[in-house]
Amino acid sequence: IASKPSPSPSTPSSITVRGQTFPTDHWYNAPANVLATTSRQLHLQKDHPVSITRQILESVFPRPTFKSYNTFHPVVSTYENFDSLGFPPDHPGRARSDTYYINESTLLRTHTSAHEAQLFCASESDGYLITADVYRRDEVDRTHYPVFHQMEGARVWDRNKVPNGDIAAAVYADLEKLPKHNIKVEDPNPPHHEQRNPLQSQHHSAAEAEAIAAHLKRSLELMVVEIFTRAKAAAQKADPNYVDEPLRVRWVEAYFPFTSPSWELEVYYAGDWLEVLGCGISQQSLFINAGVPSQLGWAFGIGLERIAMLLFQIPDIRLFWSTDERFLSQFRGVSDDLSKLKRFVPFSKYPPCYKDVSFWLRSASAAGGNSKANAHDWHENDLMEIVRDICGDVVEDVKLVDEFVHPKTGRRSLCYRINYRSLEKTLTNAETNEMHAKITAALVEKLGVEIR
Ligand code: FA5
Ligand code: MG
Repeated sequence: IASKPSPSPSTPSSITVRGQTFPTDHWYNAPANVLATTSRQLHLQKDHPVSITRQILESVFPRPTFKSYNTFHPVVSTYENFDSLGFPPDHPGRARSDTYYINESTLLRTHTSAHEAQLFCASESDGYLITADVYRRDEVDRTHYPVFHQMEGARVWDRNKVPNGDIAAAVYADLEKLPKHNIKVEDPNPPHHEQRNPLQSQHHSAAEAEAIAAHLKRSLELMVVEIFTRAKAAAQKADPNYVDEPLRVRWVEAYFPFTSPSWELEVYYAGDWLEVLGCGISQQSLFINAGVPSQLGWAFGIGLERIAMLLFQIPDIRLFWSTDERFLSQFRGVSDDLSKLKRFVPFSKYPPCYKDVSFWLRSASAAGGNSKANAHDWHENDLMEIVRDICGDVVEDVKLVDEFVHPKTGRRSLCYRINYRSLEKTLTNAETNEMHAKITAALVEKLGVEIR
């Protein structure tokens, strides 16, 4: 047992995802509960809030300018997910602690950007939308889930097809056709940053980049306005005296290997800034590699659950996976008539049950040559994965509450607090104790920690 490689004691030799079979190898780390979700495709399930959110966003970015693609297969190559987008070989996103691999060169896509290169090649319209399920090893809390949905959007202009080759003029003309809004937008950063977010000066001028950025920002601000207008109407339906806070949004400088400059859009919601999307001016290398060097434009990627949480006031991301009628029935009929959209009425919350687990990380020398985690290769996501594997959706969140380094031995001790709270029932003491004992045993067995 001591030398068994993590993570899975029973790696199948191949796995089938949505009708396609793939061989596994020593890099395989996708657990059965995550693989099972690949067949759900919530974004295509009529009257599901993720699907309703997709419909609304598709109406903000309409045909024929934007062509939409909603059925791309979730298994992609490392080339599509990372290399084609300019991710360097040592980028942390590639690590097995962050990504679910089928084998060394095949994975469950971590973002819809995995399909950018193929669509830039195909180039059938001036823009596209891709909605799809994406997969990430991530923390456990009310806004993170190992499977979620993204919508990717892109808009391109072709130098050879605009009057006089004047991209800036063409983009401003298209910007003029977009509606205006009067919400407050904070945008304090300069348009480029020499090191972090340089202008792609070999490929376009500052004026062209500014035109594209202005078009990108207005388009996405209008998306937020649309969502909040609908969210307000939905809330007023439930409570005629509902008073909304004025909508506040802000642009924050960000970094993505496949855009420059890049931004994230944050919305002020329930007392805090919530990140809803990443975006930027596409790296020209993508267009060049796709064989369309005369094109340029912008791209964005939105987390649909985050938008749906704002729209319907859904308090916990686990709810999207519920098959409970008390959840699903609240959205019936909305796909066919968006004016029926109502805010979500939470059903009763069951009591939380907090349990702590404290342990010493395996010291470097004790770990020896085997592959178990030691103090130097501790990845919190491995613990998160064990919790999800054993408890499914019964855990609301997992938080690090204490960290301690022994003054003499230098060993590190961690204490995590696990909040056991089902969305569907009150858990018994016996049930939580049993799950907690299983988690504790799995931490020792799989990660080689020593319980304190
Ligand atoms: C991306 O995934 C980029 N591909 C977005 C992009 C596309 C940038 C095109 C530029 C051009 P990021 O990792 O920040 O970026 O995720 C985008 C959004 O997905 C986040 O803003 C958030 O809304 C959502 N998201 C990220 N992780 C999770 C998670 N674990 N659970 C739910 N939603 C998540
Ligand atoms: Mg982000």
